[in-house]
Amino acid sequence: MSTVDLSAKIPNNVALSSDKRLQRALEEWQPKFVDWWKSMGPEGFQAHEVFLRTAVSVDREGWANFGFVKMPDYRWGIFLADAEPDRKIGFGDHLGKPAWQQVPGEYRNMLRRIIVTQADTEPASVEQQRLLGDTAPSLYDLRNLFQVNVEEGRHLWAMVYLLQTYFGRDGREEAEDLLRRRSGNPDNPRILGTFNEPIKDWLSFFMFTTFTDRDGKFQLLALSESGFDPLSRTCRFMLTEEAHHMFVGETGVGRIIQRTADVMNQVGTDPAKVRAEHAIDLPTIQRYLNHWYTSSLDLFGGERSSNAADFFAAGVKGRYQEERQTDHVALDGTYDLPVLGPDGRMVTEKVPLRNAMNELLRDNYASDCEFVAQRWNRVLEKANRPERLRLPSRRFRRAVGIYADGSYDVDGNPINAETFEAHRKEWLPSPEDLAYVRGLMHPVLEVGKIASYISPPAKGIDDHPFAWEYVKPPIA
Ligand code: BYC
Ligand code: FE
Ligand code: FE
Repeated sequence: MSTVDLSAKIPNNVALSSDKRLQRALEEWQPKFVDWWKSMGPEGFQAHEVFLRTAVSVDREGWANFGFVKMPDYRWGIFLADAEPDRKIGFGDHLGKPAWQQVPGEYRNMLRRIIVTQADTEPASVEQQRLLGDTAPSLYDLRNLFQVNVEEGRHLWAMVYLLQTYFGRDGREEAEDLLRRRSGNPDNPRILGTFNEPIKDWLSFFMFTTFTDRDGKFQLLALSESGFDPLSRTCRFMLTEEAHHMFVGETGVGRIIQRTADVMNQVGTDPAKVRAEHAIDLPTIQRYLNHWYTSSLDLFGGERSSNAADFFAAGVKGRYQEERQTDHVALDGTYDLPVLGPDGRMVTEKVPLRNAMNELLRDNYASDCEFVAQRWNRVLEKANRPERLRLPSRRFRRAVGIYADGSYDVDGNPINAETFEAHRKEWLPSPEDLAYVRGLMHPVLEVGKIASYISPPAKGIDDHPFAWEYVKPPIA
């Protein structure tokens, strides 16, 4: 591909056409990305025509760009949110100094690590979701899956842009490694836990896009505060896409709940009877929720974290809505952390505020998730059902942080490992639950049709009805 082609092909607002160094780096990387996409991206639909939106600029109109595209031809773009003139560093030891337009030498490793960790999740999620197209519950859902996938691909581009522009040769090597690691591969896994878990059914996909993409939202919000201005601006634009991913997840689970509620109104609550109607019983939905919520809680890192304290001190990663805080230095305060005391009861430990940054962000995340659970419960309420879903305690089933050492019930009470095992089937999806849900997964690709376990959406995409051919087979 010639250089001229490249900058015309890649929608961008980073002056790609006049940046020869970036052009050369992308010329190397772009074909490798497309190879990766073809082998690790959505299986079986690479030649289909998919009704996708493509970002062509950062303003509102630039987003409303819908049309049929073959996924390998998708125009993955590079966008930064508009610069804020004279932006200052908003927190930490450099509070009030001008935001950095280049990487400060002392924070180079730290920034590279954060950007690589963020970047790694994006292709990981595409890999995790690559077989779901084979069992899509409708053409509408199939299209939404692919929209999420191409945008996660663009998020990878966004981070690779930063690596290639600001980190020289190391950055280019990291960009290559991002295409080499593989979700779930024991020899070369993705960096963070959740991104190595299989997503084999659509209930898992919708839970993942609700809870794990929502971790993305909060991490991106914290990185939007960064004193490294290009990272801040990149993340601010990525957040506009994240909203759609969480919409797909929340409405997907909501539509499954709707169908379950309708079935319960006909046959009662007995899971066996609900399953006889090829719907998903509510206790199984709750167990999936317990699994994906807790897995996503781990993504915030340890409750006490010297890494997080260093990120904050450096001005590299801030708090959620830092501008609403009064003390941007955070050297004085403490955080009240419930920890397991010597007598087996929970006691409060005062953690220096800077070391509790992960926990503060997890607080913001957990309250956002509470609202999601409330909206799902409204679906049950409107269907005149008395049942309710709820988020388990943040201490339940943790694999990262201080609660990973002990066992806790769904209410957060310390219990012993035997008690946990005795309740495992009640709290978490059992092999039988997984097999049942996977058994429901069959492709429904006729226009206007939908699978048995989910209700149709309230409306379609871009003013088209639900019954519309959102994904078309290849034109022979
Ligand atoms: N799994 O000091 P600690 C998204 C590691 S999602 C495995 O407690 P720290 C998306 C940690 O790396 C958003 N390892 O943690 C969603 C550290 O390792 P080292 C992704 C874990 O560093 C859906 C060690 O444990 N973005 O965008 O304060 C679809 C000690 O850790 C885990 C980001 O994560 C885990 N769950 O915080 C598509 C933002 N948790 O250094 C996309 C960038 C911790 O000892 N990342 N560890 O080898 C960060 O800010 C931080 O790395 C973390 C961890 C918040 C993840
Ligand atoms: Fe993403
Ligand atoms: Fe996302």
